[in-house]
Amino acid sequence: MDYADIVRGKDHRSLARLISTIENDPGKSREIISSIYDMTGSAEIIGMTGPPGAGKSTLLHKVALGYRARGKTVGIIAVDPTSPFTGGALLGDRIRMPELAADPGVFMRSLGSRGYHGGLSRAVGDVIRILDAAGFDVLLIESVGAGQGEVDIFRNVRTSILVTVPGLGDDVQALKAGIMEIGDIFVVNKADRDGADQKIMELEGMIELDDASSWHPPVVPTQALFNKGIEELLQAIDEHEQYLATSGEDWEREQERSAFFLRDALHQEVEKLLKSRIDGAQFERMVDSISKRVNDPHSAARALLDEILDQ
Ligand SMILES: Nc1nc2c(ncn2[C@@H]2O[C@H](COP(=O)(O)OP(=O)(O)OP(=O)(O)O)[C@@H](O)[C@H]2O)c(=O)[nH]1
Ligand SMILES: [Mg+2]
Repeated sequence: MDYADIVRGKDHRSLARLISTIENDPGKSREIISSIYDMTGSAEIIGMTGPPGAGKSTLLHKVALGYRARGKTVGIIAVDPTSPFTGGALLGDRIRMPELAADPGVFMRSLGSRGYHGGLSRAVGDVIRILDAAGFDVLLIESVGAGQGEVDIFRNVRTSILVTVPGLGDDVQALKAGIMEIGDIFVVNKADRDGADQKIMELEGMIELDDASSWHPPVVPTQALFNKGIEELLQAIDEHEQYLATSGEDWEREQERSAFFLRDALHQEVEKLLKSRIDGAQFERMVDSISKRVNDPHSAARALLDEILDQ
């Protein structure tokens, strides 16, 4: 069976094995993505990020149930850059979400930070493409707020949701500085707590200042633990999807993504080429000459590259 057949089969165990291959074998992962790429592009991909303990998993769980009630299949990817583990990291969530874990219409996977070639965000992107190709209607990605890595991961999603909670003082500043650029929807979870209204006002004030886009990000209060605000959040996601489709931003974003993937793939191909073509002995001679200050790293690199290109 080839990779496309495995993905088409939608068997959860086979998908899980394929994802493990992606994690462990860069060469195979390029092959897999190549053979399924034309099957991707139809999933609704939603990212959720926010500070630790904001209630992202609880919220994601409720959102997933909401989509299941609408008859849609759901893939869940939990990303934890602070955890060295993969697979097991979601165990806690599986136990907390028994009805999802037992549901054949739901696939769950977690990704930790262990030494992925090319970084965690590339691995997340590859897993997203596998589940998209497998035909899951909705993909939900949870990630702990962590700066630039977040922005890279969220390049892969269509709608990104920034989750915050009442209080937390500085986090509006942090949102403004770092990840504001990726927020399509803002959620104030734990709205049962004091200070929710003030938090909503602060966020709305911040959004007012940003007039770069014609999309006006809504601020949605939720109480994930008590199942409140979930319908409103689903509604906001629908509206953003509609905006993407009708404004043409859909295509713009797709072009940006494609350009990013192409650049990334070029880097990988060049790296592969260098590995296979560089003459080890000559490389060592260059290292010596740089150490002795007879040569400098950039000139040496250009000389090596010229030789490879001449071959
Ligand atoms: N009061 C209140 N507590 C909530 C609400 N939503 C979630 N919680 C609680 O907040 C705690 C953290 O929830 P999680 O869903 O694990 O939060 P998280 O953002 O996924 O946490 P990490 O993945 O560890 O970053 C849990 O004890 C939840 O029960 C809410 O709306 N109100
Ligand atoms: Mg969580």
